[in-house]
Amino acid sequence: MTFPWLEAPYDRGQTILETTMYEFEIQNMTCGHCASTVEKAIKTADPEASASIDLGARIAKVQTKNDPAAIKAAIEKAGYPSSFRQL
Ligand SMILES: [Cu+2]
Repeated sequence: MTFPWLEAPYDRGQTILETTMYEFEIQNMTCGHCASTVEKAIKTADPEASASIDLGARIAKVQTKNDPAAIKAAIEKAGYPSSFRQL
Protein backbone atom coordinates (compact mmCIF):
# COMPACT_ATOMS: atom_id res chain seq x y z
CA MET A 1 0.00 0.00 0.00
CA THR A 2 1.34 3.43 -0.86
CA PHE A 3 0.46 6.77 0.61
CA PRO A 4 1.11 9.33 -2.12
CA TRP A 5 0.48 12.24 0.23
CA LEU A 6 3.42 11.07 2.35
CA GLU A 7 5.66 11.09 -0.70
CA ALA A 8 5.07 14.70 -1.66
CA PRO A 9 8.26 16.16 -3.10
CA TYR A 10 10.34 18.48 -0.93
CA ASP A 11 12.74 21.12 -2.11
CA ARG A 12 16.06 21.66 -0.33
CA GLY A 13 14.42 24.08 2.04
CA GLN A 14 12.06 21.30 3.07
CA THR A 15 9.08 23.27 1.87
CA ILE A 16 6.32 21.02 0.64
CA LEU A 17 5.69 21.69 -3.03
CA GLU A 18 1.99 21.17 -3.01
CA THR A 19 -0.16 20.55 -6.00
CA THR A 20 -2.99 23.01 -6.09
CA MET A 21 -6.13 22.95 -8.17
CA TYR A 22 -7.20 26.08 -10.03
CA GLU A 23 -10.20 26.83 -12.16
CA PHE A 24 -9.50 29.01 -15.18
CA GLU A 25 -12.42 30.73 -16.84
CA ILE A 26 -11.65 31.17 -20.52
CA GLN A 27 -14.49 33.02 -22.19
CA ASN A 28 -13.39 32.77 -25.82
CA MET A 29 -12.55 29.06 -25.72
CA THR A 30 -15.34 28.03 -28.06
CA CYS A 31 -14.33 24.86 -29.89
CA GLY A 32 -12.17 21.77 -29.69
CA HIS A 33 -9.31 23.56 -31.41
CA CYS A 34 -9.37 26.30 -28.77
CA ALA A 35 -9.40 23.67 -26.05
CA SER A 36 -6.34 21.89 -27.43
CA THR A 37 -4.52 25.23 -27.87
CA VAL A 38 -5.28 26.11 -24.26
CA GLU A 39 -4.19 22.67 -23.07
CA LYS A 40 -0.92 23.00 -24.99
CA ALA A 41 -0.32 26.43 -23.42
CA ILE A 42 -0.90 24.97 -19.95
CA LYS A 43 1.58 22.15 -20.64
CA THR A 44 4.11 24.67 -21.93
CA ALA A 45 3.92 26.61 -18.67
CA ASP A 46 4.00 23.41 -16.58
CA PRO A 47 4.74 20.08 -18.31
CA GLU A 48 3.66 18.30 -15.12
CA ALA A 49 0.32 20.03 -14.86
CA SER A 50 -2.81 18.02 -15.33
CA ALA A 51 -5.60 19.82 -17.10
CA SER A 52 -9.20 18.91 -17.67
CA ILE A 53 -11.17 21.16 -19.96
CA ASP A 54 -14.91 21.68 -19.91
CA LEU A 55 -15.62 23.31 -23.24
CA GLY A 56 -19.33 23.82 -22.53
CA ALA A 57 -18.60 25.73 -19.33
CA ARG A 58 -15.47 27.35 -20.86
CA ILE A 59 -13.47 26.25 -17.88
CA ALA A 60 -10.12 24.54 -17.52
CA LYS A 61 -9.35 22.84 -14.23
CA VAL A 62 -5.62 22.71 -13.71
CA GLN A 63 -3.60 20.89 -11.07
CA THR A 64 -0.16 22.40 -10.76
CA LYS A 65 2.71 23.10 -8.39
CA ASN A 66 3.62 26.19 -10.39
CA ASP A 67 2.52 29.79 -10.11
CA PRO A 68 -0.98 30.00 -11.61
CA ALA A 69 -0.14 33.49 -12.90
CA ALA A 70 2.50 31.90 -15.17
CA ILE A 71 -0.13 29.52 -16.54
CA LYS A 72 -2.56 32.39 -17.04
CA ALA A 73 0.18 34.28 -18.94
CA ALA A 74 0.82 31.27 -21.19
CA ILE A 75 -2.89 30.87 -21.93
CA GLU A 76 -3.14 34.58 -22.74
CA LYS A 77 -0.08 34.40 -24.97
CA ALA A 78 -1.91 31.69 -26.93
CA GLY A 79 -4.74 34.19 -27.45
CA TYR A 80 -7.11 33.42 -24.61
CA PRO A 81 -7.63 35.95 -21.83
CA SER A 82 -8.58 34.17 -18.63
CA SER A 83 -9.28 34.60 -14.99
CA PHE A 84 -8.60 31.98 -12.35
CA ARG A 85 -9.45 31.07 -8.83
CA GLN A 86 -8.09 28.49 -6.45
CA LEU A 87 -10.37 25.55 -5.73
CU1 LIG B 1 -11.97 27.39 -31.24
